Amino acid sequence: MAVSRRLFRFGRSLRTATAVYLSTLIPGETELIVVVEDPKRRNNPVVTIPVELMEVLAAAECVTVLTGAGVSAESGVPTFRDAQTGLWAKFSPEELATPRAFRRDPRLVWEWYEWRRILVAGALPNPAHLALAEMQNIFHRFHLITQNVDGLHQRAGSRNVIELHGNISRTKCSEEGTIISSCKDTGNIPPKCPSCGALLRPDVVWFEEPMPEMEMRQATDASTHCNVFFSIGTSTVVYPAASLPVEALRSGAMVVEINPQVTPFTAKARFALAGAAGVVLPELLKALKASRGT
Ligand code: BV8
Repeated sequence: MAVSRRLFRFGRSLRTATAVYLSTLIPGETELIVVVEDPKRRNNPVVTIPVELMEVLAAAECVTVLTGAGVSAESGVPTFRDAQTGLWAKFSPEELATPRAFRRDPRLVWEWYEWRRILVAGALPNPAHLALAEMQNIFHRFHLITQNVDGLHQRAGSRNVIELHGNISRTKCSEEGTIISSCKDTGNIPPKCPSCGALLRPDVVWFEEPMPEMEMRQATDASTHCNVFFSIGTSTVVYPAASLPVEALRSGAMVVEINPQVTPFTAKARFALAGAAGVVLPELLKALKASRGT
């Protein structure tokens, strides 16, 4: 692994340094910038975003962002990779989030979503969500594509969010697919569709279910017509969402990954900012505003 170390140090001594950037070149083009946080300075870390990225962002007409569960981790919403907790520990999400699981045990799947709905309802948008909501006002064209079903981007003020995998707070008829805003509580779990009597289900895309056409078209269009594409808080293992950063790359966009962990996509990114979204994004926003004198 070719390594050229350029050490950017902030603060007086290494121990107090808030962020140490180890610029490591992953074979190929990726510049991995490791953000090492100093918990003592959590609320005002000093983070420098690569100059080349700031230059391209300064001239960018269109910026597209893809987010995954990692963006909601700092809001206390467990990611799909995080082990399920409590009575769900014995199930893998992929097991519960399928049409087969719902046919096999609709009550179990419904109650899993009820548990997640309560958890999400109690969560608040974090600095990553809030920074992305502000970024939509900075660029001429800005697209936010999310795999998350928690609605936290919208609660942070993001508009026109492309929800690739649906939204957990919506319910639909499992036969007709119609969104059901409210239904009488007859004690049935899952409740039944008031018009056809079929079981109700969450309005999310389960594994082995086709993707929503309009959202997929909007996401592909936004990914192949942008100057900069950010892949944030996603392990890039679930398809076809994971193909979007690759399509952006193929269409000539500069692709940047923000994730504390290395993913299957990291080596393809131009820059990989290895830190928490809630730390890196507010600093990116600060740098963008400074570069625009706002
Ligand atoms: C389909 C809604 C046609 C439900 C979800 C090609 C190759 C291989 C497999 C397939 C393929 N094409 C299709 C498949 C099958 C399948 C698939 O991709 N399987 C995977 C598991 C291999 N895809 C499908 O089935 C799709 N449908 O293709 O239809 C078809 C039809 C019939 C038969 C076959 C195909 C449907 C996919 C959608 C499934 N629904 N969600 C629900 O939520 O309950 S997917 C769900 O899981 C999420 O929405 C999300 O998309 C995914 C989880 O991924 P991430 O969001 O990335 O989260 P993860 O936990 O994995 O990672 C978190 C990351 O955050 C980590 O990297 C971590 O390091 C980082 N992180 C942690 N903390 C932070 C952080 N980052 C920043 N800051 C932090 N603080």
